[in-house]
Amino acid sequence: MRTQIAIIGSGPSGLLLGQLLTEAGIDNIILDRVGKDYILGRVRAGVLEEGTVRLLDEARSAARLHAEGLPHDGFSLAFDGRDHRIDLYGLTGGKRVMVYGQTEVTRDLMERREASGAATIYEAANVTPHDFDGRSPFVSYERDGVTYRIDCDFIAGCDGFHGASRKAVPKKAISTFEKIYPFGWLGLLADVAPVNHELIYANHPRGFALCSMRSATRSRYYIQCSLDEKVEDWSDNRFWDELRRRLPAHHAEALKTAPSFEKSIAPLRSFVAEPMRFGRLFLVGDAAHIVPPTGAKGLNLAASDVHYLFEGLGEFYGDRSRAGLEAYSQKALARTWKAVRFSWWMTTMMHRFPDTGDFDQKIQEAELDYLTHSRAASTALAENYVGLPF
Ligand code: RFL
Ligand code: PHB
Repeated sequence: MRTQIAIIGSGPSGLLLGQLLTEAGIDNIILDRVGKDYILGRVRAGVLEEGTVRLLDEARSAARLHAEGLPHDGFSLAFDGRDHRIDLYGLTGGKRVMVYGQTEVTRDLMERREASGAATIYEAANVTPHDFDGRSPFVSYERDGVTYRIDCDFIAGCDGFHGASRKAVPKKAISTFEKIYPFGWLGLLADVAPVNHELIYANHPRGFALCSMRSATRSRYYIQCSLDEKVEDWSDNRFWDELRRRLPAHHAEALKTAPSFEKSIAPLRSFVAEPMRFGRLFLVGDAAHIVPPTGAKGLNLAASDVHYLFEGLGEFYGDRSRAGLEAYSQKALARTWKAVRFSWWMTTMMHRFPDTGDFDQKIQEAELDYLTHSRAASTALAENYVGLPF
């Protein structure tokens, strides 16, 4: 088999890149080690920046997003028993975010891909990129015990944090930077009206809590938990009780509950691999970097990587210029590090760390007080939350 771009990974970054390429007439094949239903069963991000929505428009995959997505003009930081609204729209001169689940983004991109007839190979085992240092890279994979080979011009490694692409790079060619946080998020999804029409990020002595949503009738809630917690130990009732304790009283009283249909624990990590290009192999999205979910940046960063790579590939096939591809790593990393900083900062400000002393606690309180009373500080938060330009 031969294609122009072999894309490893059928998550949001692989699918978005694939669809932009297909719409531009550039041939591509996507490979994933799991099946479609498994991918659609993953519950993850919920907040899209305007830049991400624009790219989904460009990929002609945003019709349902515009019909069903919820535009949000602000969110609440809750601490000291009170809400402090961050007016995203007012502080950024008219920018907002869109609340629309990653699962739905993925479904929309998959449907568009199927309609356009582009190839996806699911349940491909041992997917491996080869010879990306030379001029003739290829990807091998196995299915039903048979080994196949796809020759290509370039390989896009869109296979997430645990994927094969980053692992194929010689250790001496790559530098990694990592911070592991001493807690996780326990998330719950339930078909019940959200407690508030906007998101609530709550800092509480018992730990962080987040009230988010997927629609007017579906709520997504998270609570900070210790890393040794097990999902099985969290009955719905225990979760709802703990969430109520961490919210200001008026929200706790208004909280409506329903049986959960998804509950999972996610560890929190910051991670960056440098560079993001190795000859004809490009790392994209979670394959290159991870941020803790507190700033809602992971999926949006994956989208901006896709933008830079698509731009570079477009220039290559359009004008035979390599400039965009050569600039990919530097451009993507410059934006990545700013989102890594923002996500680390928001995580640090909103969570209780097990080893926090009195001094650090006072600093956190001063930071929240300053943030919510200084227009300059609120504007810096809002500017990052709606997404830095790309
Ligand atoms: P993905 O989504 O991990 O997709 C990678 C795909 O590659 C496949 N794969 C392989 N295929 C072939 N061979 C291999 N060896 C392979 N190994 C893996 C996988 O099966 C998969 O299909 O990476 P991608 O596309 O880069 O997308 C990144 C986003 O998924 C991620 O950044 C976000 O979900 C992060 N995130 C959030 N991001 C936001 O922008 N806003 C949010 O509100 C937000 N909330 C979150 C989040 C992530 C969370 N979790 C669970 C980590 C909330 C949570 C709880
Ligand atoms: C979500 O809805 O899953 C969500 C929203 C905001 C975040 C993280 C996750 O910061």
